[in-house]
Amino acid sequence: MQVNSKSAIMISIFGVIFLGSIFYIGYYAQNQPKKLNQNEIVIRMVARQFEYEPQNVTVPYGAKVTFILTSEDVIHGFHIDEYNIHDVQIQNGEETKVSFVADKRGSFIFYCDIFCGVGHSDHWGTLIVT
Ligand SMILES: [Cu+2]
Repeated sequence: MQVNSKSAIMISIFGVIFLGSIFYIGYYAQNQPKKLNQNEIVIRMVARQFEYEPQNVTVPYGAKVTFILTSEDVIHGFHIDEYNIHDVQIQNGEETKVSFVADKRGSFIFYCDIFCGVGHSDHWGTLIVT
């Protein structure tokens, strides 16, 4: 009987330690900062009448791409047909972020789709996904 009691106590202690460890590991894992994907690319781009700077951007296939867009003059747009990016307004004095995963290879035109002046139709650049 005494042996059984000791066994019961030991099993309880191990049980508590075991469950405690699982909770601790779960809590610890939850509070770790999320690792940034190494394939994350941030591109600062300035729009102005009638150009983007940089005008040509090359990113690796599979990267998570974020454009941070600002305007130096009037409101401009930012549109990439193949990535379904549209309805972007780039305002003077504001940062506009556009994020997407570069999951299509090739050369794509990004262009201004908000009329911004007489040279509006020449307001475009190239995104290359290699
Ligand atoms: Cu424009």
